[in-house]
Amino acid sequence: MSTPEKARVEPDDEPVVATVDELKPLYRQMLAIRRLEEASAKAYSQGKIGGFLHLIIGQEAVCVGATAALRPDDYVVATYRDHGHAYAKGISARAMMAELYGKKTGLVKGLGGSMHFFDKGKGFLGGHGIVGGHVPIAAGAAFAAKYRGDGRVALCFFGEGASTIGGFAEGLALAALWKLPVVLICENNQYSMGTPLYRSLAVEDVSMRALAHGMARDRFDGDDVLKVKQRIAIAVERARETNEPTLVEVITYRFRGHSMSDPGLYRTKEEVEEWRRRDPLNRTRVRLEELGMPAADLEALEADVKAEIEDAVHFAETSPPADEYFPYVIKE
Ligand SMILES: Cc1ncc(C[n+]2csc(CCOP(=O)(O)OP(=O)(O)O)c2C)c(N)n1
Repeated sequence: MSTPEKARVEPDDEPVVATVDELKPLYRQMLAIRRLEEASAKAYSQGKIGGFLHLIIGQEAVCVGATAALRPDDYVVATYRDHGHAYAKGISARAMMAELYGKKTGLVKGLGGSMHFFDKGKGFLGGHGIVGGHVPIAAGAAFAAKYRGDGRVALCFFGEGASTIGGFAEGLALAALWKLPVVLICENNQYSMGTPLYRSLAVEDVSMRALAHGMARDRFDGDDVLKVKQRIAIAVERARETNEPTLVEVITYRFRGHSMSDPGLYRTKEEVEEWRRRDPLNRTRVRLEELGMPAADLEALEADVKAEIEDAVHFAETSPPADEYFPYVIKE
């Protein structure tokens, strides 16, 4: 476990030991999420997508690495910045893009939009717009798993801004008290909308909150997707084997504004450039080259992702609009 004193975690010099086979599927997922979000940003600026759109560009290694540590039947509960988590949980680019476009073929029939992705069958329990409000929902999913004894684990993702919210405190307290198989993952991208860490947190180390509850904790930088997978796997195993929850803080950075309407003027160009140099996507590509993945294979993978996202955009554009009425009959 890392030391708590420093808010900022510098990247490790040494990446974790990796093989091409291990890293390749993670790179593919990260790249697909990046391309899907770039395509959605373009469609948004063309007026084809409405409402809010929060992009995770720059943070992809966290949701991809963490979700790779799960069993397919485990749960993921996320915030409004949920595209990467949904894709990593197995939701198709088509269903996501059609949802963003407000089309009938979308993941939730075009009625939820970017912030409200949900797929019960895949264990993706939202997409939640209320900051911190989903932490007790994740605790509840973990409670159900423990009650049923089915060995499932819930991953709950949230930003550092959520750690100042009542729902977070309640979810954390219950997870510890009732020993729930949940891993609470703070994706600390260092800004809550335009508010930097130092203006919102008296103690910038969010993982320290675990200590008040006798809960296990971890804290590390989120640039290396395989490191994220390995560290989250420790917490997932703890949850599955012993029902002990863990609070994990992963230091990361979003390259864009909070949402599409935020130009992000509260950050210097130098700061953004410094983090872009640490881009987890490029880092993973370079690592694959170093590990000996042939250039032709990398290019084929990238062409495959490009085709997948182009197909998703075409599917969304040619799908019928969402029905204008409610309710739908909810079927089991
Ligand atoms: C209870 C509540 N208060 C305020 C908001 C408005 N709001 C939306 S996102 C956000 C910032 C949250 O920042 P953080 O938790 O760090 O997550 P990030 O957006 O950085 O991923 C705020 C204040 C909200 N959605 N819900």
